[in-house]
Amino acid sequence: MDSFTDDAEFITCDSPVNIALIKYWGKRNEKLILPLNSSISVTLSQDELRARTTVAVSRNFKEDKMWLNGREQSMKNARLQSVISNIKRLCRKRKSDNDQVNDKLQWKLHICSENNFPTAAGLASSAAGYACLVYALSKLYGVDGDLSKIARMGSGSACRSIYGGFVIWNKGEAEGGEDSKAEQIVSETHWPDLRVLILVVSDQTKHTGSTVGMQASVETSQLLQQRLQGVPKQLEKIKCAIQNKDFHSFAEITMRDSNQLHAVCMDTYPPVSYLTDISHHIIQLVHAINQDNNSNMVAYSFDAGPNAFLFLQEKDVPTVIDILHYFYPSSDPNFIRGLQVPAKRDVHVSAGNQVDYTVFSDLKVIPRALKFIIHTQPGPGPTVKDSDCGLLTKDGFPLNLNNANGKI
Ligand code: 2P0
Repeated sequence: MDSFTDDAEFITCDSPVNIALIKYWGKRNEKLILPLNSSISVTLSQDELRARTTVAVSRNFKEDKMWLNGREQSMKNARLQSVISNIKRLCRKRKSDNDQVNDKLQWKLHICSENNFPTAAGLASSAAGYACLVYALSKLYGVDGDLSKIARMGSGSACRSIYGGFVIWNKGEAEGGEDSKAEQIVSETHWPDLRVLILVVSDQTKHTGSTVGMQASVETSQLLQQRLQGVPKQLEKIKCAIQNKDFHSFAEITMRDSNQLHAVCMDTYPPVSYLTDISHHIIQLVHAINQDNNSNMVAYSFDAGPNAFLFLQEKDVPTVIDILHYFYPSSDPNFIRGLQVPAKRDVHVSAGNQVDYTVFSDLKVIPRALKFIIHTQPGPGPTVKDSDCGLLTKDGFPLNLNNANGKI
């Protein structure tokens, strides 16, 4: 953190991605971003996936400005404006007698944000991005308290990235959204041997954004209405599986909820389709592995895109990686990224020291089906970084500008 001078202040923060186990799909209030159901997620380690944001205020800045991944963005964005005005409102409420803070509130703001993962991978970045912005602004203006409600105003799923470990976003009942906020269920240290493999699928197609997709589901899907009746029970069941580190149940609840989300998407009219043939192949492979193991060894979850998030225990990582290498061969020496794959301790699939692929005889080998795999684990919530991690020069402009054409 840079110290406050009379002229400027800079803050840099990092924030994590989260992946929902019980999905958020559908709003009861579009403007306030209030969901129809509560959701549960796991926050992922920032070593592999994170947003970084530097925010700065200065009496010398001429106008509010924002850059995302090196490209300037319009400040005329209702959600962005809502996040900034809500943080400033909290600040005014708490610090109205402090002249220095009042000055800062008048000064123009520069925001610069970057992800440490390729945008081309199609991994959700808005959750990490808005959580990071809210966290950084809260430090800049000296606001504490519940930030998840403000992050929610940027993007619904962002409210869950305010906390590490396993997180519930309670949908709340209040019309104004006062009780629609996230809370931690258990921290990232609760289930130390849980691992996540993100299978980044080679896919060029453009997908319907979540905001639009879920709105269409609310308007047209009867299955969504039925899903909403069942979600409270699933939330209780998965909370219990998480508390007890019961992987078998955790896996089944996670896979069923992902399948239900995509069934709702197909029940939307016209249908919204996020899963590709490769996604379906991964689903079949996971069920074949689990069946052969006589208990769940791996679980999948898919968001609004074709990439698979696989959950498994550390002891099973080498076996599952071997199987993935076999079915999705790649010549990329950097195919597996992130955490080191542990050495094999014992054999879980079929007899012998080698995986017996004949038990998966129905499944084809698909070369280059995946771009790469990220091996990661649950992680903590947002953090403040040292000033040498900052993304802005001392004059308040991006250190890294991306001048290429096209929009991110
Ligand atoms: C989730 N997703 O729970 C679900 C599962 C995608 C599938 O939350 O309109 O980008 O900004 O509130 O948060 C993605 O939706 O939508 C999402 P908005 P958001 O993670």
